[in-house]
Amino acid sequence: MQTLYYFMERKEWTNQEILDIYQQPLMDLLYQAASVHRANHDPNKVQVSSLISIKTGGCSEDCGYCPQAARYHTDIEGNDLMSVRQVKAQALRAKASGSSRVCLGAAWRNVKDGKDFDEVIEMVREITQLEMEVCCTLGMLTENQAKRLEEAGLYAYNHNIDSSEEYYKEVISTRAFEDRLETIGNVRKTSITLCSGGIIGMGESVEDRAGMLKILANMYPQPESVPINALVPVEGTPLEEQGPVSIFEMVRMVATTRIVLPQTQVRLSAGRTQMSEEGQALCFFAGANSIFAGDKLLTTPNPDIKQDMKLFNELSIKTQAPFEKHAKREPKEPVTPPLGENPKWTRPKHKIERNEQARIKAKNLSK
Ligand code: SAM
Ligand code: DTB
Ligand code: SF4
Repeated sequence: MQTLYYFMERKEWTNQEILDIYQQPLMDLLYQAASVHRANHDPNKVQVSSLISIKTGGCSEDCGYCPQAARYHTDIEGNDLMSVRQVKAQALRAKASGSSRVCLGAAWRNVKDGKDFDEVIEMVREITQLEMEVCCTLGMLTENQAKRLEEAGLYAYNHNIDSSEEYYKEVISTRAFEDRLETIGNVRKTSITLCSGGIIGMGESVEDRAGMLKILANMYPQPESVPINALVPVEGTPLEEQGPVSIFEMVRMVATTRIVLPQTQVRLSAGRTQMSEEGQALCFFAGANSIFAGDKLLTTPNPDIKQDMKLFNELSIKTQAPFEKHAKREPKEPVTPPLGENPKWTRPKHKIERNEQARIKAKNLSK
């Protein structure tokens, strides 16, 4: 009965309602989430998406979790933008090993009109022709840039809100939460589907987790996919010493996401290397129906895809075909010209002590 309700009217969620769901006895939470999941999805089907880091490292931002921020001293190997040929070859390999979707990630604050963006548009066109869903995560985006990606056939845009609005300020000072929402709004002016989620394990409270889900659940329409990442603490970043996220916190987060966003694809994202197979199976039961596959996320390790496929086989899980949830978006003739925009995205620049310390440590190390 409860599930029917979701189809019938739009619900405005409060923090307290989401918190009550998150904090109920685990067995009740699992039962409720699995019921919502079964009413809205095939519980034995999971989408497999592969990440390709098309431009790695050297990013101007100070996101406290991110190994790609230039200001921190991490061990990652940076790269300029990959060529269309290289990205296409990697997408074909991902397809051959069972992925129906690729997500192209760039360590950019925002998209800038010019040669690099033109290349990304070409990547989207080419990979869409391979009958794969293409997602991009390129940072902040204007409406005109979103339109150009739409014309290229882009299926999804990933732009995470990452945490509650309050906790976001404790993690990032070089860009503002409202700019994230504005980019999401620009994506929503097109027919590109929206992928937006966040990270748990950054030191946030359960209220912050509920706060993040409230924003996502109250979007109308709700995001078509929601990645739930467990922080991968990387040496050199301000969050390097954060303790691991327990499997039961992850299960609670996945289950709560499933209940408040019944139709979305809930993606078990970063952090799977820390999870047992039994833990992942519990997440699938609780409503996760998508994973990031491939031995690397963007810069950090991820389980081997053969191991993932073995697990799927043991659980009798089938993989989701491309365009199964939403129709393919055929590339169109490009008619929207670049505007050469240089939008003034916000830079709050408040002081975050641990980010400051990590920056100073990195400076001293490079002397
Ligand atoms: N630069 C673009 C942006 O920030 O929107 C796109 C790439 S960014 C790396 C994409 C997302 O990866 C972030 O929003 C964050 O949710 C996730 N992420 C980055 N580092 C992570 C980490 N160490 N652990 C878990 N998730 C992480
Ligand atoms: C998302 O929510 N998680 C992915 C994808 N969207 C781009 C990225 C995870 C990155 C984990 C850290 C790294 O490998 O650099
Ligand atoms: Fe840059 Fe994105 Fe990493 Fe932030 S999360 S430092 S914007 S790559």
